[in-house]
This record gives sequence, C-alpha cells and structure tokens, in this order.
Amino acid sequence: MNPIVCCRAVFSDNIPSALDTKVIATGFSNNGQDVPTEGQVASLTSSNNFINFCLTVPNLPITNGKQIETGSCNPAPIGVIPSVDKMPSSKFTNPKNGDVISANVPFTIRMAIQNLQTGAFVNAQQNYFSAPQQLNGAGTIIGHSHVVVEQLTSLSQTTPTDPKKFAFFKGLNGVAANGILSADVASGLPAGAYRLCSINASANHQPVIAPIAQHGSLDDCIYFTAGNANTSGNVNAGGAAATSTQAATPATTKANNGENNGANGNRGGRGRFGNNQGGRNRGRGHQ
Ligand SMILES: [Cu+2]
Repeated sequence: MNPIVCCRAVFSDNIPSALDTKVIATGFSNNGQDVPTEGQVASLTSSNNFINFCLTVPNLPITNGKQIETGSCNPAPIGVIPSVDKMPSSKFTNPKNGDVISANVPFTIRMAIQNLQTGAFVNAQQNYFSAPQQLNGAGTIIGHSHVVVEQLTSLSQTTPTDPKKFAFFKGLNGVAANGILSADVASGLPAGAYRLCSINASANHQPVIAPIAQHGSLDDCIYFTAGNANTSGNVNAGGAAATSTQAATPATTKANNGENNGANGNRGGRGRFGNNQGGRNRGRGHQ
C-alpha cells in the first residue's frame, strides 16, 4: 500500500468532529452583566465555544481561506495569545515621522519590529484567516507584517481615510534583518501628503492579538510628505531625500513571492490590486 495514502486516510479518520470538553471556555457562558457598568451591553454567550455561530448569519458564506470581499463568517478560533511581555511593536525608521522625501524617487520603507517571529506567511489566496494565531517556543507570535501608504489631502487631514484606497501596499514576507523589515517603493510616490502604517499580523494574515485591553499600539503610523506638494504648504522638493535605492536588505529582495501587492491602488484606473511597482512582484497581493 502506498504509505502516503495509508497515513493520510488514518489521519483523516482520527480527526475529531466533536468538541472536546477539555477545551470548552466556561467563561463564555456568562454575559458579563452580573457586574454591570453603565452602557455596557451583554455579551453573546455560548456553552460550546460558538462552534455553530455562523449558523446565526446564514446569509453569509463561511470564510474559506479566500479573501471574500463581500464578507463572510469565520469559524476559526482566535488561537494562542502571548503574554504581556511578548506583545509585538513596530516603529518606522525610514521614512520617519515628519520626513520630506522627493516625489517619484524610489525609496525603501524600513521598520524596526520586536516580539514578532517574522517571515511566516501562508497562502494569502487559500488560507486567509483560516487558522488560529500561533506562538513559537519562546512565546512569540509567528507571523509577518505589511506596510500600507495612503495619500492624504494634507498632513492635517481630519476626515477618515478610505481603506479601499492606498498608494502602496506590501506584505513584508522576509525575516527581519537585524530587527528591521523593509520594502522597496520602486517608483517612489507622487507629490503629496501620506500616512504610512504597519499591519503586524499572524501567519494567516490576521492582525496580531494581545492578551490585555490596555496596551500601547501594536502597530506604527507615521506621516510624511513627498516633495513638490502643495498640500502642506511648505514642502521643498529639492535635494536628496533621506532615501536610498541601494539599501534593500536581503529580506526585501527575496520577498517577491506572490504576496506583495503593488502600488497605485488609489491613483486611478488600476484598481485595488494595482500594478506591482518595478515589475518584480508578480503575484496578486493580499489585502
Ligand atoms: Cu499578510
């Protein structure tokens, strides 16, 4: 007998289809209103870990690992949550908050990150949100990050941005080099004001989950300007910006494996999936 066929079959037969009572979260049965706080609403409750929760939204498909743009219901558990000493955190080192870079000049986004085992990303088209958050042996979340640049009307914009629009997006698939993740913006950015944010994620692309409610941001956002902009009223486009096209780390150069979405998502005509800047990132990115 083919041992692979054999063992797959055995494994499949051993997958439990019933909820093991050892993993029932008994606290989920309490709606929280035994300790009322003004304005606090009752929690949904469950005595079976909400295993059939998605039956309550029969109009929605079950999240199936694809990026269902019209919405879905996800039956995967949140998964493993780290200790407070292992909460991820990041900070952009280039550009830095308030920087002015030259418009339409290539630059490299660099981000320092801690408490994330970087370099782990699953198939963004088949396994999106399809497994729980996991930790490594040191208790650190296993995952990766992303960066997204959104154009603003000005640095002082007060209206919320449209998450469907972005100027640049990239999954940072590589392992951090000396604690730094990086992404080349191969064509630079047109003149304007921008917000750059991280999206630190577990392997299945879900945003990282921390153990306590009151914590510092698990992500960074900084604001910068590309020169020649009138948006901030005082932008100097001249001279060399604090950027480099030669500073890509190995983590960046090997990160072109289908997860990296391109730029131009909000510059008209190219749609959400955009073109991949520089022609190097061939895959359709994850959003
Ligand atoms: Cu991702």
